[in-house]
Amino acid sequence: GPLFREMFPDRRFVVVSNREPYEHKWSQEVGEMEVRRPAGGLTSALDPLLQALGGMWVAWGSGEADAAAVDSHHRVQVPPENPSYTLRRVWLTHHDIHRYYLGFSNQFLWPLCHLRPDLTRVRSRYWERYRRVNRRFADAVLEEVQGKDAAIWFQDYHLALAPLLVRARRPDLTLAHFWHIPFPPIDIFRLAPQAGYLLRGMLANDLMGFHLPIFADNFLRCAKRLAGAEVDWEARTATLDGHTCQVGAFPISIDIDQFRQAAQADGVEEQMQRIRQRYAPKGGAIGIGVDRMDYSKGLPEKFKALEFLWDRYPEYRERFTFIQVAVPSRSDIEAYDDLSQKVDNQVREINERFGTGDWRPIHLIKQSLPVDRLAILYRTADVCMISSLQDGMNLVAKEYVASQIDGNGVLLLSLFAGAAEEMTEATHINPYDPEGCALRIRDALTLPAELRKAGMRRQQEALTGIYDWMDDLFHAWGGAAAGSAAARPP
Ligand code: GDG
Repeated sequence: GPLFREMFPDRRFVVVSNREPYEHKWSQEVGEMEVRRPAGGLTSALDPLLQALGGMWVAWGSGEADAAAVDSHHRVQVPPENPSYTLRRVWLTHHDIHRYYLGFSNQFLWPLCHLRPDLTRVRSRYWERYRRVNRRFADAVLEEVQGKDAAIWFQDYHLALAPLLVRARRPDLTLAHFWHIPFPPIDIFRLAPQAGYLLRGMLANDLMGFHLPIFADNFLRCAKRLAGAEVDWEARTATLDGHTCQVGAFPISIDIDQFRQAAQADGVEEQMQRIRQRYAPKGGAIGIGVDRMDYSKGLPEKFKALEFLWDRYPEYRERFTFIQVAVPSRSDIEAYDDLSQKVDNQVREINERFGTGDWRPIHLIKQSLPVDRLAILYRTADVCMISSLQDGMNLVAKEYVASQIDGNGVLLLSLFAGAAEEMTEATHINPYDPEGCALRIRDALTLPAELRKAGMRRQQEALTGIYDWMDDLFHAWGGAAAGSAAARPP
C-alpha cells in the first residue's frame, strides 16, 4: 500500500486540487445539505488514501455558491458517514470560474499542452485571475498548516503558481506536484507569454511528476532555457535560486479491483445480454468508446475511421455496432461547443448513410453513466477504441483491460495516448490515418478467439494499479524531500 507514512512519519498530509472529492449541495426539498461524490478517477483514488491517513484536502467548493454562505461548510469533515479527514474549500466567484478555470486553465494551458496553440485564447484578465486564484489556494494551505509540519501534494495545471507562493512563506514544508496532462516541447511552451512565471511556480516543488519521461524531458529543457534553471540531466533535477526540484515520470493507473468487481457483480450477465439486444439487435460485434467531449480525444477522427470501415467492408454493416459515451465537458467554451455539434452532425450522417430499419451504426450517449455501468459496457464490448490526438495517459484504456473478465476483447489504442508507452500489447493506431484504423478494426474483428484471449491475458498481467503509482511517487518524494532538507541552510 501507499508508503506515505513511511516517508513522512511526522508530517500532515495535504492534497490540493481544483476539483473536490465531495460536493455539498443545498437541497430545497429536504431543506438541508446533500453530499455528492463527483465521478472522477483521481478523486475516487485519493479519497481512500486520505481516509486512511487523515489530513486535509484543499479544493474549489464547486457544489453550490450558496454553500459559501454556510460557514460550517468552509471546512468540513468527510466522508459524511465516517468523518476521517478535513475538506477545506476555496470559493470561486463567477469571474474566477470564467477567467481562472474556463479562461487561463482551459483555454490557454489545456490547448497549449495538447499541442493546439491555435485554440489558445490569450487574455490578460485570464492570467491576472489565474494568479489571484492560485494565491487564494496558497493562502488556504498556509492557514491550514500554521505551526505544523506538512507534506503538500498539488494536482494538475490549474495550480502551477501555488507551490512557489507556499514555499516563499514556508520553506520548511515539502511540496510535490503531479501534472496530469502532457508537458509540451519547448517550441510550444515558449509561446506562453508567462512561461517563465509558470516554470518558476512549478520548480518550487521538491518533486515534479509527469506521466512519461518525454514530458519530464520537455519540462527540464523549458526550465533550463526559459527559466534559467541549472539542469542535471543524469539526476533529472533542476535547480533555481538555491532550490532543487526532482523531476520524474510516474504513469498513473486505476483501481483495478473496482472495475473487476463491478464487471462481475450479480446480474451482470443479464445486463450484458440486454446491452447486446438493445444496441446490436442483428447480432455481431460491439465496439465501445468512452471519452469526455474534448478535442484532444480525436472523436471526429474515430468516426471517420468507422465510416471507412462500413464503406469499404459492407459485410460489417449490421454486424459491427459502435457505442460512444461522450460526456459533455467545458461546454461554455466555444471550441467544445463546436466539437459537440460537429460530432452530432457526423454521427447523424453516418447513421443515415449506413443505418437500416432496425440497426443504427453509432450510438452516441452524451451523458455521464454510473461507473458500474461503464464496467459492464467495457466487459461486453469486443473492441475498445481510443483515438486521442494527444493524451497525458488515458485511463479508459486501463479500465477496459481491467473489466475484460471474459478476455475476448481487443484494445485499439492511439499512439498519442501516454498509455501506449506502457501498454505495448495493445493494438496501436494512428488516428490521423482513418483507413489504417479501419483496417485495424477489421483485423481485431477477424482475430481468432485464442489469439484475442492470449493478448488480453498478457495485458491484464502487465497492468499495474493506482497504489503502485502512489508508492512510486511517494518513494521519489521522500528522497527529494530529504535531499532538499539537507541542502537548506539551518
Ligand atoms: C486527464 C488526462 C489522464 C468518462 N465518462 C464517464 C466516466 N468517465 C471517466 C473514465 C475515466 C475518466 O473519466 C477519464 O479519464 P481519462 O484518463 O481518459 O481522461 P481525462 O479526463 O482527460 O483525464 C488523462 C488523467 O487526467 C489522469 O491523470 O489519464 O490523460 O487528460 O476514468 O472512466 N465516468 C463515469 N461516467 C461516465 O460517463 N462514471
